[in-house]
Amino acid sequence: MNAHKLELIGMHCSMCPATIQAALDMSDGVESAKVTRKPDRAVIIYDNTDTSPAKLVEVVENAGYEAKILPNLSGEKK
Ligand SMILES: [Cu+2]
Repeated sequence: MNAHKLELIGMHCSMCPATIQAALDMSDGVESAKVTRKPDRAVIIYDNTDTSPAKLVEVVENAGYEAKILPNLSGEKK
């Protein structure tokens, strides 16, 4: 398992985190996703055989938001 953090751009109300979180939860390879506001971030635990940070950004974009990949602070979780 890998963990990655994304910066989220475009959340505007209290429903937005749930929208993004649901999109991430439904996408292939995502084990768990936690979306927070202020700072607007998503912490995603995923299986890198099924998905990648770039694909996770795409999932966020398809949900109607923007995302930037942040440097991996916690390192790779095996
Ligand atoms: Cu909203």
